[in-house]
Amino acid sequence: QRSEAEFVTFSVPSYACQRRTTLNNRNAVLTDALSLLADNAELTGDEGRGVAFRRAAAVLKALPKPVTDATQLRGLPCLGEHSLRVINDILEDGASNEVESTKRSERYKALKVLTGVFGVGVKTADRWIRAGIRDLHGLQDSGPALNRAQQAGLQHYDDLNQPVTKAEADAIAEIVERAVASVSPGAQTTLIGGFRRGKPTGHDVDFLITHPEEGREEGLVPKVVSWLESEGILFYQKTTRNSYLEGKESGPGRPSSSMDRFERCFSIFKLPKEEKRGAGQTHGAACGPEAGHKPWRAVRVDLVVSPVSQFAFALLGWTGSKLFERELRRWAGHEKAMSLSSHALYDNKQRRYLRATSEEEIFAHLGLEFIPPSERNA
Ligand code: TTP
Ligand code: MN
Ligand code: MN
Ligand code: MN
Repeated sequence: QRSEAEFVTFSVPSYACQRRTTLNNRNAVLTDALSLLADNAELTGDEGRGVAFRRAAAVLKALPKPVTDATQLRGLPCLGEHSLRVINDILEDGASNEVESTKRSERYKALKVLTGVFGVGVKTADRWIRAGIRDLHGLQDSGPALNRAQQAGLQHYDDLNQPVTKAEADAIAEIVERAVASVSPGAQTTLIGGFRRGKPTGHDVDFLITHPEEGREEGLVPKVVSWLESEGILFYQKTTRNSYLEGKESGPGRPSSSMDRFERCFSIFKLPKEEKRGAGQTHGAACGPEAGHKPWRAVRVDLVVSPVSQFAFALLGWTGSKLFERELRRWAGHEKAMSLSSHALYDNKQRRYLRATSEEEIFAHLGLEFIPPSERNA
């Protein structure tokens, strides 16, 4: 019989942006289970429930030790009844029935596969499932009209679902830097997203581009895209121009959602395969059928351009994690009466914008201790 005194008890603040969350997750079994339920909730259109599971998982990610007993969780924030039940089941039985049956369910599996196609969101996947499409073969055969992004996604499904390594991200960074330097000398390129947080792999590679002279960044994306296209590096791209000044429904800095209005490009790069660039040897049959055909691998790349005056906000907003960002905005709104976006920070009481040229200044405006990117892995 163990007494409660023998257990480590934990204490964590309730907003993820008040916590340091490294990649060293001591509770991966529990957080994987909660993340799967979050995925499932989001895939079935229940965003609120998805966020609840993500917040619960994030609390466990911030703990310094593995949880061994449910009593250790007393008093922790964001652990609702449902999440606690799942955690308890895993601690007691080694698995949660709900998680296991979700994982096996036809609907979950189909939604996972179909939304795994680049350009396919939850609504599209749901429509296809109701039309009887369950997998990629079904998608190819029954041929619903696929848009350009989805065609590209289906064509390179395996490549795009294989995690991008840091080495590949570095190779892409070199290419993007060369492109940016050629079309706009003096412009700066920064690696953002998961790789800036120190993740060893990612589902894509994200870059933020700016120019030290305000205004010189305008129209940079189309120029970079032309350069990349002339080098034969782009397989797919969709460019969106900056629409920040056109906002009508919400004034600048007071966005209604997390969507920002920067000039950007969602793309697929053709990254030359390392071994193919070196020795002329190919491995032929040892590789998959596709590997033998093309000397490159498809990698998703996001390019975002920000005016230098908004750079700190863009950097903070695009470094993630998604939950960390969401929590920052919730903190700003609920605790500080401020509105934070990837463009600006607005103080609703003072009725003015708060300037910042670094992430540190933004945390200070928000009354938060600075959390470096490597500790934003909530
Ligand atoms: P992602 O690239 O989706 O996520 P990630 O880099 O954290 O993880 P992964 O390794 O799987 O790629 O998004 C990066 C950040 O960009 C994330 O914090 C959310 C932000 N973002 C926006 O602010 N606006 C957008 O429109 C999109 C698509 C992302
Ligand atoms: Mn998708
Ligand atoms: Mn990313
Ligand atoms: Mn991205």
